[in-house]
Amino acid sequence: AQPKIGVLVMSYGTPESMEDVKEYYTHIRRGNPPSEEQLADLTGRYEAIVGGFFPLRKNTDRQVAGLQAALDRLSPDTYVCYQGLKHAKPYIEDGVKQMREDGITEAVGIVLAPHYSTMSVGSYIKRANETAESVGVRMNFVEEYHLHPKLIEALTARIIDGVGKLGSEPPAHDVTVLFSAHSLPERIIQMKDPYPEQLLATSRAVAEAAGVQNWQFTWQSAGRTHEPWLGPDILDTLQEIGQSGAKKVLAAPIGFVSDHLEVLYDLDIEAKAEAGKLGVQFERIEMLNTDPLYMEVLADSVINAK
Ligand code: FEC
Repeated sequence: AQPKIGVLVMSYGTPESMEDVKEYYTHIRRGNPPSEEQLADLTGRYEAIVGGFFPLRKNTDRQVAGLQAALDRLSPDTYVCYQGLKHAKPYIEDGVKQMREDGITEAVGIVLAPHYSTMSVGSYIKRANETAESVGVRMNFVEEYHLHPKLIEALTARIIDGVGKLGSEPPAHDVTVLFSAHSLPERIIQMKDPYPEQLLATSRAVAEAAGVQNWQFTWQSAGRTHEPWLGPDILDTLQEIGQSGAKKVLAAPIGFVSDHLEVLYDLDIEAKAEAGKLGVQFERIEMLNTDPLYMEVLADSVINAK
C-alpha cells in the first residue's frame, strides 16, 4: 500500500482535570506560573461551566474523528489524522513526532480555527514546521478557510436559527447580530495582520447570506495583560446597544468552532448576565462542533492544500 499522508489537526487544548489547570495556564503564559488569584479566577470559570468539565477535550476528539471520516469518504486510504494541541498534550510537537515514528514523511497541517493571524494560526504552523524540519516530515499547511462556501452555509443556517430563537426572522430589524472573535493585542494592526479583515469578511458574507441587516463585529475574551487589546469588547458593545434601546441580541462567535470556555463562560454566563442587567434578550448561535458541513470544509481544505 502507498504510505499515507499525515494530517496534523491542531487545536487550542484544554486541561484534562482541575489539577491540570495550573500547568495549562502556565503554558499559555509561556512558562510564567499564574498568581494564586489568577489561578483561582480561571478555576472558578471552569467550575462555572457545567461544574468544571472540559468540553473542548471531547469536542476536539469528535472533530478529528469527523474529519477522518470525511477524508476517508472523499479520498479513501489516503490520509491519517493526528492531533497536535497548542497548550495541552499531545502538544503540536508530539503530534509531528508521532507521525514520523509511524513512518509518515508527508503531511498537511490544519488548525481548528478559520481565520489567520500570526499570533494564532501562524504560531501553530511555526511550531509544527520547526518540528517537522527537525524530524524529516514534509509539511504543507492550510492557513485559513474563513470564506469557504460550506462554512458560510453552516454559519448562515445558525444565524437564521438563532434569530428564530429570539422570535424573529430575517431581515430581523429587531435583532442585533453581534459577530465576535477572540481579541488579540492591538500591535497586530501595525504588523498588517489579516485577522481583523478576515473576521469582517466572514461576518459580511454570513449576514448577507442570512439576509440580516442589523449586525456589528465586536471582540471578546481579551487577555489580562498590560498591553492594549483590540476592542470594543462585547461587554462594552452590549452597553452601547442597550443604551440605544435595542432589546434583542444574537451572539455569533464566528472566530470559534467548538463549545468551550470562551463561549460557555464569556458569552453564555458573563455576556448574558450583562445583557440581563440592560434588559436585553440574549441568545447565541450553536457552535459548529461536528457539523457535517464543517467536516467537509476541513476535508476539502486538506485535500486542496498546496
Ligand atoms: O475551553 C478551554 O479550555 C480553552 C478555551 C480557549 C480557547 C482559546 C482560543 C484562543 N485564544 C487566543 C489567544 C489568546 C491569547 C492569550 C490567551 C489566553 C487564554 C487563557 C485561557 C484561554 N486563552 Fe486563548 N483560548 C482559550 C482559553 N488566549 C484560559 C488565559 C487566561 C485568560 O486570559 O483568560 C493571552 C496569552 C498571554 O498571556 O500572553 C493571545 C486565540 C484563540 C482563537 C484561535 C484558536 O483557537 O487558536 C487567538 C478556545
